[in-house]
Amino acid sequence: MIKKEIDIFLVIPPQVGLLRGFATGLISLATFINLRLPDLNVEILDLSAENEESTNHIVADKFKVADKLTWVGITTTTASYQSSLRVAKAFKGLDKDCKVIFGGHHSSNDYQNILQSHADIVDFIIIGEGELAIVELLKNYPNVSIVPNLVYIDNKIIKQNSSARFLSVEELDEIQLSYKETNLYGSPGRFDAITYVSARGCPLKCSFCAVANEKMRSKSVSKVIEDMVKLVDLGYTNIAIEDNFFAHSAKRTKELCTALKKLKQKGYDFKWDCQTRVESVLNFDTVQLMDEAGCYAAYIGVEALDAFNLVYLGKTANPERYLEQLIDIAIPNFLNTSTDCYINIQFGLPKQTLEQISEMLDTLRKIGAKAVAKNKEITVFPQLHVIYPGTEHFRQGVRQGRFQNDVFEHFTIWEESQEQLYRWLGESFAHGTGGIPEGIMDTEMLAHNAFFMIPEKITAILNLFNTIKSIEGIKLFDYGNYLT
Ligand code: B12
Ligand code: SF4
Repeated sequence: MIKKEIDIFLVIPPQVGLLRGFATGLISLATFINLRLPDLNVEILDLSAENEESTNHIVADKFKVADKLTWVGITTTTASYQSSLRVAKAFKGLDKDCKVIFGGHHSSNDYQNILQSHADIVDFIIIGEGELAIVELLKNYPNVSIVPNLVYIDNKIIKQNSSARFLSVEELDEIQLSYKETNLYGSPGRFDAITYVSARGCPLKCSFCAVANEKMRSKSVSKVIEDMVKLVDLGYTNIAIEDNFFAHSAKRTKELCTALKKLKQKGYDFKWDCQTRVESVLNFDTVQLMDEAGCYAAYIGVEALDAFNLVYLGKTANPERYLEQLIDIAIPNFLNTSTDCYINIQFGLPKQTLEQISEMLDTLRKIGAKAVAKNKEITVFPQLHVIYPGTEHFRQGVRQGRFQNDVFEHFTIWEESQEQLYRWLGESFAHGTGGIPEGIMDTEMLAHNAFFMIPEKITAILNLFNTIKSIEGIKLFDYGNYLT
C-alpha cells in the first residue's frame, strides 16, 4: 500500500473580523495523535488569516499533496461556525468520501442541529476534550460505536456515544507548545500576548458560560515551568495564561507562583496575565505572590455590579456579600500590589433596569474612590452579554420560547451579513461574536428566528460608557484595537 503524505488535516477556519490568535487545541490534538498513532501523518492547516477564495485554493492544493483525503478535523467556535462549514464544503467538494469531523466549543454544544442540517458535509462531531476520542476514532473506524465522545448519524438516527474520561496530569504534560516544525503557537493571541493554557475546566456554574461545571485538570507545576522557559527562550515574554479560572486552588497557585518567582530570580524576564474570580483573590498573600511571580494584570470575572444580575448570571447566591468582598478585599488587595486589576462587566443585559444601572455606577464609584486613594486606576473590561449554545441561559430561553432550539443555524448566517454592525459592536466592547446579544435585540422577532438589533439600545450602552469613563479612578478598556 502506498503511504499517504497526509492522513488527517486539522484545520482552523478563516476568522475575519474576530480576535486574532491560533487555536492551540489543534496543537494538542496533533501531538496526541502523533504520539499514539505514529504511522499517521497529521498536518495542521492554519487558515485563520485567509478568506473564502484563498481557502478554496489552499484546500485544492493540499488535496493534490494528500492524494485521496481521508480525514479532515475542523475546529469550531460559534463565531467561526459558518466559516467551518465552508471549509468542510470545500474539502467535500474535492472528495465526497473524505471524513469530516467537527470539534470545539460550538459543535460540542449544538451537535444535534449541525448533524440534522449538514450531514452531507459533516460526518462526525467530537464533543468536549478531543484527544482521546480522535485517537480512538482513527484507530477503530469504521467501528465507531466504541469511540467515546462521538456523535454521528447511523441509519438516519443521531447517535451519541458514552463520554471519554478526562486526560490525566501525565497526559496533559505530554502536550507540547507547538507541533513538530510547524512553528504554530498560541500567537499572537489575546491582546498581543501569547496564549498559554495551564489548566482546563471550571467547577463554577455561571449561567452564561459554555465551559461551566467541568472538573478542573491542571498540568503539573514542573511542566508549566518547563513551558515558560521555552516560551521565554523563543522570545515570548508576554504570556496570557488563558485558564478559565486561574488560582482555583490555593495550594497549586502557591506552588506555581513560587516556582515562577524563582524563575524570575534566575534572570528569566517575562510577565503574564490571568483570569480569576473574586473568591480566589481574597487572601492578600496570594495576590502578593502572583505579583512577585510576574502577574502584571488579573482579569476578575465579576460580570455584574448589582445584586439582581449577579444572581441572574449565576455568579453568586449571596450578592451583597460578594460585592462587599469585591469592594473591601479583592480590589484593595490588587491596589496594594503592582498587578493591574481589570473587572469584566457585561453590558446589554436583558431587562436591566435604571435602578440596577445606578447600583452598578454606585459600586464603580466606591471602587474608583479606593483606586484614587492609591493613585491608581481599576479598568472595566466591557463585554456584551450574549447567549451561547450549551449554557444555562440558552436552555432557559428555549424552555421559555424566547428563542428556538436551532437559532444558531440562522443567527450565525444573519450575523455574518451584518459586517458594519459587527464592527461597530466590536469597536466598543468584547462582543462575543456568534452569541446572541438578547438584550439589544428585538425579542419578538428573535423568538421566530428573525433578527434585528435595536440601535437605541446600543446607543444607551455607549452613553453609559461615557458616564463610566467620567468616574475618577475607573478606566474603560479599548477593545476595538485588537480585532483583525
Ligand atoms: C485562548 C482563547 C482564544 C484564542 C484562541 C481561540 C481558539 N479557538 O482556541 C483567541 C484569542 C484567538 C480567541 C478568540 C476568540 N474567542 Co476565545 N477563547 C479562548 C479560551 C480562553 C481558551 C481556548 C483554549 O485554548 N482552550 C484549551 C484547549 C485545549 O481547548 P479547546 O480549544 O476547547 O480544544 C479542545 C476541545 O474543544 C476539542 N476541539 C477543539 N477543536 C477541535 C477540532 C476537532 C476536529 C476535534 C476532534 C476536537 C476539537 O479538543 C481540544 C483538545 O481537548 C476559551 C475559553 C476556554 N476555556 O476554552 C475562549 C473561547 C473559546 N473564546 C470564545 C470567543 C467568543 C472568542 C471570540 C469570538 C472573541 C471575538 N469576539 O472575536 C474569538 C473567536 C475566534 C475564533 N477562531 O473563532 C468563546 C467561544 C464560545 C463559543 N460557543 O463559541 C470561549 C469558549 C470563551 C467563553 N467562555 O465564552 N479565543
Ligand atoms: S464564566 Fe468563568 S468562572 Fe464562570 S463558569 Fe465560566 S469559566 Fe467558570
